[in-house]
Amino acid sequence: MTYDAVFVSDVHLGTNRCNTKKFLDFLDNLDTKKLVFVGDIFDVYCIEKYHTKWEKEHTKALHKIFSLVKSGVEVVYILGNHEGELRRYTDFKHKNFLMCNEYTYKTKSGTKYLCIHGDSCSEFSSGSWKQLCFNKGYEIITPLSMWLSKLFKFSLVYFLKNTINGKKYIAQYENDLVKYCVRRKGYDGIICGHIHHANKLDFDKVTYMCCGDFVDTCSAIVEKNGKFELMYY
Ligand SMILES: [Mn+2]
Repeated sequence: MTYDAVFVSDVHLGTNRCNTKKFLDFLDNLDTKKLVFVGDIFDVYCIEKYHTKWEKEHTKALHKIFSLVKSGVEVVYILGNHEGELRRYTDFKHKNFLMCNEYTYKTKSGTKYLCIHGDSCSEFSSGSWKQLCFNKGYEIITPLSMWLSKLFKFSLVYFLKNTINGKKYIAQYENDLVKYCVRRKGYDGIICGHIHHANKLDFDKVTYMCCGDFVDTCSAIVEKNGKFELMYY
């Protein structure tokens, strides 16, 4: 099946958080007219700040993305908070490639979705102390989480997300983004990333969708004829 659009976020290439094997598989089997990256695909921030390792597999992903562009797939690259260094190319467009901070996606049936990474729309936005704590915490627990899952098949991140505080944090973020989408007026929904928690929720006025990530959940949002679906790989 050829999708009208596929949305993916938070791959974090350039760090060992990235599930590169699954991401490469995902790109290999991708059949879509449009591919929308919803932020934090290349983790420029962690490479520079924490000297995380750029692996051969990450270069493979880079080649695959470029060959998708070359083959004519419309590729939209929305920048995330780990890609600040690339912001100087905001609104750069060449043929079927566009780099931007946010993007309006229109379905064939005429509905309109605001696509944005999401860090700038929530109380936990970049720079606030809450996000600082969260990001630091995430960076610290991720290696530990990978080690635990390797040895004991236990997912620490999944566990933490399911604690009362984890759930509260996620619900707060989802609410903030829905409010932001309503404030922007004229949208049927919002498609975001950032929180690494794949979800599709119908609210009164708008639909909330988060792509998830290619770290733990390995998920994406696919769309055909105005119908959106969450996919796990
Ligand atoms: Mn992010």
